[in-house]
Amino acid sequence: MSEFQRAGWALISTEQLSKYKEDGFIVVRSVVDEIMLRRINNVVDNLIAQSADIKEHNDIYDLEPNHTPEQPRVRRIKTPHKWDSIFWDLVNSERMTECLRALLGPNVRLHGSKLNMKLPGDGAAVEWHQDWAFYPHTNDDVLAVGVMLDDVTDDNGPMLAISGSHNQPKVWDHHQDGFFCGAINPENASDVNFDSAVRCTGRAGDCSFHHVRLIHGSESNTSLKPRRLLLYECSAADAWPLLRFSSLEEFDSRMICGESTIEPRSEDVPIRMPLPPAVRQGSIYENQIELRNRYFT
Ligand SMILES: O=C(O)CCC(=O)C(=O)O
Repeated sequence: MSEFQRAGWALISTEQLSKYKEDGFIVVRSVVDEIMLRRINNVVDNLIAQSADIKEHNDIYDLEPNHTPEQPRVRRIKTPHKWDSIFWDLVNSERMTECLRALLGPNVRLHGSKLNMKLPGDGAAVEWHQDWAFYPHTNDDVLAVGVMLDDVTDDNGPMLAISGSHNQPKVWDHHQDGFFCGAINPENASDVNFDSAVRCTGRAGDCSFHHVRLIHGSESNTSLKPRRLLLYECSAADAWPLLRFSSLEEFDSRMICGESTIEPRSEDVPIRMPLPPAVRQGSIYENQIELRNRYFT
């Protein structure tokens, strides 16, 4: 039990739980304390410094086109939980697991992680998409936590969310010319009111939680402040991925809390496989390069 629960408070209120169900996303204040935040940001700074030797994207780094050894410009650190145990400690912390249990139930597994960095001035936009199009599961009790490592404001490229889009009985088309491209062509989505998007802003240490079927995206960072967002993809333990299963041992090593199961819960959810794979591999930024009709750029 966290100190909040002991004091009779819940990090996620009943109202927020209803909002999550209705809108498909919420922002929860002060999930990560200042000490942890400082430790994480130090680790991130070190990882970025080590990218100076790298000239091309690899298993750890996705680079901005203008990355140089003198001025490392990293767009994403891939699967940070594999490179430093602090990322695993954070997703396993009492306050984080309290939120995850409230939204996904007692048994939760980490599906993946990524750290998206928008540098001041030109940090990359992310076109509209549903995470579900990338990693469908046997049921949709799956979400992404966005840990704000910096203050996220209206002008430094906050995540934008389309309320209620997670409840629609379809997966939007994320293909172009017959290949997955990791993005929705806005011209093929006249049923989506992109102008109604809500900005997920907050202070460093706050977290957004968004449902796997929610349509979301983000503008580029036009401000002079960085925006680093650490994303954890988490699922109920009985939601099994329909793609990229390596071994039961590896799968179970990613349990965050509760019990694993070999009995997936299968539900009537709309599914469209991300196949044939994207022409450009490596990250969502690479997948989306092919998209001809762009919303943000
Ligand atoms: O970085 C962001 O603002 C959104 C990123 C995102 O949606 C993703 O990487 O799937």
